[in-house]
Amino acid sequence: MSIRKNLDISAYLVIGPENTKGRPVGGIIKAAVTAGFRCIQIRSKVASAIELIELTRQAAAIIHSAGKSEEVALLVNDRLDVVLAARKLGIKVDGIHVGQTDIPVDICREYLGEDSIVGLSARTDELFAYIKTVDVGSIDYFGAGPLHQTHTKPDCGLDSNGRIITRSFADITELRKCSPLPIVVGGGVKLSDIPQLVKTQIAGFFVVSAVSEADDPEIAAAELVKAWKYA
Ligand code: TZP
Ligand code: MG
Repeated sequence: MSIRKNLDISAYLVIGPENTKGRPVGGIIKAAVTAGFRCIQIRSKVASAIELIELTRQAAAIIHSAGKSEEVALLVNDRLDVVLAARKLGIKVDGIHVGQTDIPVDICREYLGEDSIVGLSARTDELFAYIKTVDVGSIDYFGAGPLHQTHTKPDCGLDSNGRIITRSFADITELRKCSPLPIVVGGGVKLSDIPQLVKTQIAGFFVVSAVSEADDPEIAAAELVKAWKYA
């Protein structure tokens, strides 16, 4: 089965070199994969294309060494060019995650093909109307949030009036009920949020800092996975 059909966004790490407190990105990806994370997204606003390709190569090698190439999805944030270049170089990249102002999802789908995963960050403004009406033909899942304001992405949830909108657990439940696609929620997610997130019955959570800034990323990742499974 293709990894697209087998997509599991229950425990999803977003990571780049600016989020690791100076530690190698590969070590944190290895910790997350070992702990049972099922999605890894390479995201950096500072790395060059060549650095992103190298990080993608490392991540694919780590997933391969763990024997999880068919169950852990590797995605790149925003950069369709990086995904295409990495594939050209023989790196197994499973897809892309884009935002509202990035390359349109139809174009991502056209270039990446039917077996690839395309994720889209849902809109901040008029979110509920958007989720109900958006054309989801090219998309596999929605990213939504933030649950809390977060230093990792200070503009996350910024609306057209310059206010940060955070999502309550009730909002997230409502969103899940009206969404035609699985939803992964992130933005300030910590271990203590997991039981209430599980109750919303969304497909999963995504984190940056809860794993990549943890003193022990493997323990932090394992606690998150366990909390999600056994809540
Ligand atoms: N997209 C929406 S919020 C966010 C991203 C990449 C950052 C979440 O980071 P953290 O550290 O888990 O709050
Ligand atoms: Mg983006």
